[in-house]
Amino acid sequence: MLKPKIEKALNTQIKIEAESSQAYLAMASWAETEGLGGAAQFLYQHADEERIHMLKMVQYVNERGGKAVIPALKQPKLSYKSLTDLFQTLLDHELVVSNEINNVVEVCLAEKDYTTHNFMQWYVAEQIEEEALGRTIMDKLRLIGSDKGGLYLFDRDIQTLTITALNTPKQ
Ligand code: OFO
Repeated sequence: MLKPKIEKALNTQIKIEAESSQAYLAMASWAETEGLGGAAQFLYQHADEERIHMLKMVQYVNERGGKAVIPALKQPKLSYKSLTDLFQTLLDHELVVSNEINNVVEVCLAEKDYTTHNFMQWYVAEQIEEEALGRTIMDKLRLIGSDKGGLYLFDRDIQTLTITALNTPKQ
């Protein structure tokens, strides 16, 4: 049975994961309407991943005798000044998410819930990858600056930039 403080912390995190998914869906849609098809595909996939993060937590809460709360979502930001603006927002958001995940881990330790602590380690590891991916993308965009040709190639290549790709050693 989940302790109330753990259930509350996990439900807060469920909302954050759902909001992340919704925010990235809005980013994907903006990129698509700007003709940035590669970035759009990347972001649609990212939105799906966040939904899986949420789902995994919903099922964990319910399996452990708690009640997952499916949250109402606020309207995400709908437009961006540029791709750099968009990915900076994404990276900043992931840093906030990492912080929130650390808060859940802290509650687990305070409540001596080592099962949930163990469950949360997947999220801790996932955040390391997501932050690294966000930084890699921002480094590339900084190099490109306002070069249109560079941006074209970035949009073409970003589809191959996934967390899995980051984990695969280069040949
Ligand atoms: Fe990228 O946030 Fe989920 O965990």
